[in-house]
Amino acid sequence: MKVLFTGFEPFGGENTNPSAVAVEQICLSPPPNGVQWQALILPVEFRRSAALLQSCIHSWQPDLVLCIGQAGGRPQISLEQVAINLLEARIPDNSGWQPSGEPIVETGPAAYFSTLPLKAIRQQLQHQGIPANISYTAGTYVCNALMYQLLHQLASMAGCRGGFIHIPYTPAQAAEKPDAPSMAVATVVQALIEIVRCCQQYSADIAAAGGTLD
Ligand code: PCA
Repeated sequence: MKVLFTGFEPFGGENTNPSAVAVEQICLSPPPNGVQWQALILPVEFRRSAALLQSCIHSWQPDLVLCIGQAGGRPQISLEQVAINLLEARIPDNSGWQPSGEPIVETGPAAYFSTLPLKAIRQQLQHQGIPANISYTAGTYVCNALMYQLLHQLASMAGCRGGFIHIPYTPAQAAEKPDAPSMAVATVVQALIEIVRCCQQYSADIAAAGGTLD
């Protein structure tokens, strides 16, 4: 199984992005049996990030694409269920573009769902003692746009699964902010390796209760 990880460059005034640190660290270690992996670091730019991802998928033909991004303020690993067809940027991206109220793909559907076995992954991470939940919004910034365009591309490709995972600040990032939750990069790395194992093991998701009331 060929696994493509992506992480993002820093944005929003931060000087690091834990998603890039984590995926680079993973790819320095030997993959589990039957797995080949590679990491691609993407700019926090609406247009360029998806174009780079799409050309890497086209040339490397992975079986699994796991895109990772920072969600500062979230306390857990967030397994994103859905990407919406909307560009709504609270801050400009790293190229200075700040779209508002535009679709990502003019003729695309309103939303795409992750094709990862999210409930199996959540169960596995919880068994390993790693805080994780299924999230029903990936925001409206570059991460949502990347996830949408990933799933738009995978919709016309047989046999490749993909999705998006948001991760918390590192402890060093959180130390500079009042009351910000964080997660050590080593824990994120362990979680991502568990996610790969889960995707090897489960071709379909498990049945389990989920959802939120808020
Ligand atoms: N997080 C941002 C974009 C890059 C990143 O790591 C987001 O959640 O949209």
